[in-house]
Amino acid sequence: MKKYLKRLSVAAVLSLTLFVAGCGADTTSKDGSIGDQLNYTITGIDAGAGIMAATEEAIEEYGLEDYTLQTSSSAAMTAALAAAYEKEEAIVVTGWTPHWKFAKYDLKYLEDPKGIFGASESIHTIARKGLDADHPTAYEVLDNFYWDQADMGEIMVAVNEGADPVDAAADWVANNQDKVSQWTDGVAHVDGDKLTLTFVAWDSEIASTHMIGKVLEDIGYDVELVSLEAAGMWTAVATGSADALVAAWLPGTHAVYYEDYKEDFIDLGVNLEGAGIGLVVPTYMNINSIEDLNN
Ligand code: PBE
Repeated sequence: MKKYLKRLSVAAVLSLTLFVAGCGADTTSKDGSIGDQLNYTITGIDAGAGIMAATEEAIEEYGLEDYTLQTSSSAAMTAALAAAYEKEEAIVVTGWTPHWKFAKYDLKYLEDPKGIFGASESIHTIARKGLDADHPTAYEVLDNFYWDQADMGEIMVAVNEGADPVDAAADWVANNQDKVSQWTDGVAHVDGDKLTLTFVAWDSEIASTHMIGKVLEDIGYDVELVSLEAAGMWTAVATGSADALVAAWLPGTHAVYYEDYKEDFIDLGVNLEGAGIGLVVPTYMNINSIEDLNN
C-alpha cells in the first residue's frame, strides 16, 4: 500500500516537473516527498565504518527499506554534501562529530527517537599487546594523550582548507606545547625506534593520527602511519602488525571490532570525549527526525 502511494506521488511529481520544464522554468523542483527529493539515497562512507552498520540498522528499524545507503568514502561524502549544499538540494549523509563540516555548513542531526546511533561516544587509544615492554616511552605518551574537540577541529579545518595533514599536525603541535608537554614531560627520548600507527582516512582520524605521530617523532621515534579499512585497522593492532591506533569509537560505533578482539589489545582509555554519529542534513531541509525520511 505504502509503495503504491509512493509510486503515485512519483508519477504526480514527474508530470508536474515535465509541465514546469515545458514552461522553461527551473526543473530542480523541491516538490515531491522527502524520499523523492533524496532519490531515496543516503550518502554514506566506507563500508567498514561503524556508522554504516548503524545506518543499515536505522533503515530497518525506521522502515526506510525504499532507501539505499550508498557506500563511498569520507572524501566522496563531503564532496556530495558540498555540491548539494551549493544548490540547496536535498541530501542526507552519514555524519559525525567532531567534523569540520559543521563549521563550514549549517547542518543538523536528524533526531533518532529509537536511539539507533547511540548517545555520546568517546574516542579511545588502543595499543598492541607488549607495546609497554617493547616501547615504554611510546606507551606512556599514548596513554597520556588526551585533547578536546576544538583541538582536533583546528587540524581538521586546516586540512579541509588545503593544508597537508603533516603540516597541519606540525603547526598544531608547535602552537600547543603546553598541552603536548603534559603527555611527554619526563619521558625518556629514543633514537629512531620504529613505530607503526594505523588509522582509517576519516577526517577526524587523519587529524588525530598525524598529530600524535608528530609528537612521537619529536621524541625520537621513526613513525610510520598506515591507512587501512576499519576492520584492517583493528586487526593490525590485535595481531601486532601495528603498534597502536587512536581511532577507536566506543562504546557503540566500533563495538563489533572491540568485542571481536578484546583479548588481543590494551585499551589505553579515552583521548577525546563528546564524539557522536548520526544522519545529518542541511538546516534548509524541512525535516527534523529520521522518521521524517518516510514522508
Ligand atoms: N566515523 C569516524 C567512524 C569512526 C570515526 C564516525 C566515520 C565510524 O563510523 O566507524
